[in-house]
Amino acid sequence: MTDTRFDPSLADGRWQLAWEEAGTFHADSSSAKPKSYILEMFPYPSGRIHMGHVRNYTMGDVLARYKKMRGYEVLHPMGWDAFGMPAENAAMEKKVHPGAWTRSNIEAMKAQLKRIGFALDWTREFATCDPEYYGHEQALFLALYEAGLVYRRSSEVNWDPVDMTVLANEQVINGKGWRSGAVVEKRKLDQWFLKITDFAEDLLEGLGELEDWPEKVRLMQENWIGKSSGLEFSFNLSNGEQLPVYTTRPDTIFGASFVAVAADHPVAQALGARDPLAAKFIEECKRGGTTAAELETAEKLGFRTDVTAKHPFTGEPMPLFVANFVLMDYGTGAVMGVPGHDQRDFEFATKYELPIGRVVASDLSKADEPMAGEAEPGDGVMVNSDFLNGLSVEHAKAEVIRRAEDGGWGNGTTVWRLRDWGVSRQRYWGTPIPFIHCDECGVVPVPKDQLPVTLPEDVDFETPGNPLERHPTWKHVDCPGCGGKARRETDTLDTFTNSSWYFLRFASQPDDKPFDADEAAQWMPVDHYIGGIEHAILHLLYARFWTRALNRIGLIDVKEPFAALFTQGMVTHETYQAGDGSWLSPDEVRKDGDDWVRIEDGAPVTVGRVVKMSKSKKNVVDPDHIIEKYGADAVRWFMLSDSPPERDLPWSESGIEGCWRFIQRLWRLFGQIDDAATGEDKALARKAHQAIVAVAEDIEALSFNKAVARIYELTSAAEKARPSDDRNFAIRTILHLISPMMPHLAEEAHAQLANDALIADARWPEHDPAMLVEDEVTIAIQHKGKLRDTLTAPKGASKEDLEALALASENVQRSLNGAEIRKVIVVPDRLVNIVT
Ligand code: ANZ
Ligand code: ZN
Repeated sequence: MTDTRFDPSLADGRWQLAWEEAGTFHADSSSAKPKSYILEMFPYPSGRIHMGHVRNYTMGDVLARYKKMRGYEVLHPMGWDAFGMPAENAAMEKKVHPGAWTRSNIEAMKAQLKRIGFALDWTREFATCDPEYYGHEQALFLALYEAGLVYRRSSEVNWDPVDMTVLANEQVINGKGWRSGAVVEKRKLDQWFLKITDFAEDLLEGLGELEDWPEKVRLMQENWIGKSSGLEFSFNLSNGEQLPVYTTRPDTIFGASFVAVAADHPVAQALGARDPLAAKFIEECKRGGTTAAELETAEKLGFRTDVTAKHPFTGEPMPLFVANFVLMDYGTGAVMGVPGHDQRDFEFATKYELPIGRVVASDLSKADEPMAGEAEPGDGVMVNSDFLNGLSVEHAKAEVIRRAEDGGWGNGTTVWRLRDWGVSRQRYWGTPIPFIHCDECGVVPVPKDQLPVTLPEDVDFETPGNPLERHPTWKHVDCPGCGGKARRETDTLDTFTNSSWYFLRFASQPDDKPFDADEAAQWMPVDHYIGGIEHAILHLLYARFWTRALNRIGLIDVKEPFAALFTQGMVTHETYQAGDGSWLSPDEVRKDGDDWVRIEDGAPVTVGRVVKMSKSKKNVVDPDHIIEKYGADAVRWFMLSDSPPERDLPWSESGIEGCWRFIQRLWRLFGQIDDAATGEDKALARKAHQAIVAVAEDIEALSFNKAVARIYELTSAAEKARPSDDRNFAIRTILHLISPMMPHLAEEAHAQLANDALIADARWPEHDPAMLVEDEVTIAIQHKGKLRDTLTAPKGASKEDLEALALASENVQRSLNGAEIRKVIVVPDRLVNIVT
């Protein structure tokens, strides 16, 4: 090789084009090879690729290229999760059509991804805003409807009065809209729901088999599904009514000192109708937060009614409250309050001066021990509880349930936290829900041959609210049933539905249906799914649910979409702030001695914490600039180095420069292959064989940083070695081992070594098992209990040989200093101990 420097500005584009022209990364569904489906969570086309994307896709890319080298038919696709609010916000702010905005973002980001050289099958690319894609989604939605998994009901929603839209619970932050900041109201609306609760048990059980998922993600899903068992029973109220409550702690029933209902419970509503004070309290509750987490932390407030509830065992009357911490849509929307053993009840009882009694203690003698200023939710034995006294919590639960069931006033039940999934969104930029409302026929599905129901192009975003609702003509259609005048559904689907089945469409994309069952089944499940922990709950749960639902209606033969899941850490960077507190970007500042200053005017800069790169803190580094300066491979290598992939990766300029220098070192090394060289270098050859195995193991375990470290090590050894056959082998090995990580450098060097074929098509090097075993060992030599020397000897050398070698050592002779040797103890392969 003649060039002394590797020049990515030439090489990167050359090889990207070569791969594209050769169709190197096309996945062939009819291949006889074993399959490997590698998928990174597809991006939202926000406008530009950020370092988080680069890290995510580089990991998947290394895996994909590696699997190809191991003889797999690899499916590694890319597309765009293209519906959602930001496009509509852009439309409002910049007066561009959401579609145009999205398309141009996709184009820009695709060009960026191509510059990084990802091994993607671009022939399968799609955006969820393509009418073909969302048309197929509409067909699937109708199929789920036919199977009884879609229904419509009126339900209370979080209403953002400024954005004029329904918000998901997660979009309500401290009772305010996440985007608008407006105080969120509660409203009743007719909404579309997917029956995810039908699958609650199965979704929970399935988690047990997902061994290659992070434990914490499985736990988060388990908590979200939230299976609990307890007792549902009814209180007799003083007004003659019955009030069912749900408790997970029936054992504590003798500690109950009040009963409470949710503000929107029918009992509360009835009270509100006749008592203005109650009505006022109910109104106030509506303004509070709605999430369980918010209710947990908010001040517990209640309204004492004049009704009492009769204790089922003691017959004592207990006051009935309307309380803000009771949720209407969990259990029965009513609770028995046990202040001694439930923290919410404790706070409530303290505020309203209700009795706080102990019914669980560490042992029977502690029955009268006072409470220590907070509830004691833990385990123990029952006290102050009549016939339960002395029983364990567990036995007491069973006993109370038994008595309730015998007495006919209650039943042991299982309750789930998981709710059906409300998918209606009052937005334009989403999949239109394919239904028609007719005054005569009711809600009528759009006939399949009329799909896709496409979005109208001519919409205005001048006024807030749903543009589909306001559109002059779009919603007016004839009823497919009676032919009379009817209205289209103007709600669109939650964008989480778009990402709930996209992996099936990547696997198979016929024109006439969402996917072909057999072809999709060939690729599914996804073997490695890689993405951010922020999707640990909703996206993954919804995708698991859709796959199960499609499985139930016979469209796909798998139930679990993602066999293995990996959640990568973030890319982080220091933050910088000017004197006025405004954020500065890394290229607006420089180091000046020990201090940091603003480049523009030399003003002092405060360096802040190292946090996730984000636009809001301006601590971002644009991948494009870095690629322009150092090429794609340096960025890819940096993304894999230093930090374990599940941890955060602090971006550093010196780090990327180190990568750049390493690339040049490798380039020089590749140029030193000398086929005229002869001779052996056993130790180096052994290192190379070991690296072939170790790097493979590291990549399969996604321990990329370890693979990188091994490659550094082997490179240093090869650099130091003298020319030999074995050295050539070691260098060629390095070339192959780095090729999934630094594919442009690898192709360039491979070509310069007079290879016509692409290294992307090459096989992973073979290792020689015999070469993995160390055949030399280090022997310690001791005299007078101290280490005097070490020596290298062939493995399994005889005792006599080792003794002779030890005595030949100069250091040992000096230590012996002529003393008479009384005994020599030899531990083969380890130690020689000389006793004088
Ligand atoms: C009495 C009791 C005593 C309770 C005790 C707990 C501890 P998890 O475990 O999260 O499922 N609860 C029931 N329905 C509720 C609702 N709609 N809104 C708010 N809280 C509700 O929670 C179940 C427990 O939460 C139930 O058990 C009930 O309080 C309360 F030492 O009943 B418990
Ligand atoms: Zn009709």
